[in-house]
Amino acid sequence: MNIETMLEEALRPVTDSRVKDAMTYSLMAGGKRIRPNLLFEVLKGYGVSEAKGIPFAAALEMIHTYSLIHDDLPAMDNDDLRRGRPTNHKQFDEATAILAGDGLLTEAFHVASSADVPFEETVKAIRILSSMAGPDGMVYGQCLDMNESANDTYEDMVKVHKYKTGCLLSAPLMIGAVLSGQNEEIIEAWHQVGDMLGLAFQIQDDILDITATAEQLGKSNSDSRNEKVTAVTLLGEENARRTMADLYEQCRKAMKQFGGFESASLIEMIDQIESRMK
Ligand code: GRG
Repeated sequence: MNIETMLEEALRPVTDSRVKDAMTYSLMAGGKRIRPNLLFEVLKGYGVSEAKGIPFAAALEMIHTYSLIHDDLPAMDNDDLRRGRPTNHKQFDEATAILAGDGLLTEAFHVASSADVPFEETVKAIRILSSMAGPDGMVYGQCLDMNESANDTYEDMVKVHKYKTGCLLSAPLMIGAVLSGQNEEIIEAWHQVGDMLGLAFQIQDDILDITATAEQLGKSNSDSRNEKVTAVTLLGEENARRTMADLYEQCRKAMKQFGGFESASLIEMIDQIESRMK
């Protein structure tokens, strides 16, 4: 699946404007495209055509991109660099960056609702998208993260990551299961895998924040700059690395246990994520 073409197509019908330019600027700036790829890998593992997932995969990357644009704003992390380019508010201005995030979030639901799949599956998938992205999901995680004083312990950190990072990694796994006709119990099991993956991914991000340069990461090392409590400050680097490796291993194990699911390709993707340098 060519994800870049998929994303260009998703934005093509939007009315030309400065906000569309800003949406396109951040959406088409690269990025690892992990969330759409996770969805395609789950479909592949269940033997379902990747094409079925396109509108939801595009919606996921649009929602993820909106969250990055808003997270970089002066009122949040106040970052200058994202995906190797000036952040959206630096390239445009704050008001346009807020609107670009709003535009990507709302257009994501427009794109998802146009999916040519059975109505019931579309509704289920949209419900997952909204609950994983919204105030019971990623937005809740961001809210917890903003309240620094409540993030002192490892347990606090796990909770922040479960919502802030895990929810948007669970969503593609769960939507892949929905589009493959899996039952609620299996969909929930994929949700749990996403939580573990989110924690592993975020601990890795915390390690990269201190071991890589902003140039290598393509984004600001704002955790160190903001003296944030991270997995590394709480566990120490070595222990953080061990915890991360354990969690990735648990993800692989869980993925092998789904009935009727050919996990090899998804596991290969997890291996690639684990060895990422940015
Ligand atoms: C503003 C509602 C709202 C939420 C912001 C995404 C986010 C929540 C904050 C960004 C900071 C951060 C470290 C979030 C955790 C999730 C994460 C690691 C995002 C980066 O995802 P990648 O590495 O980014 O997949 P690319 O650019 O490769 O797509």
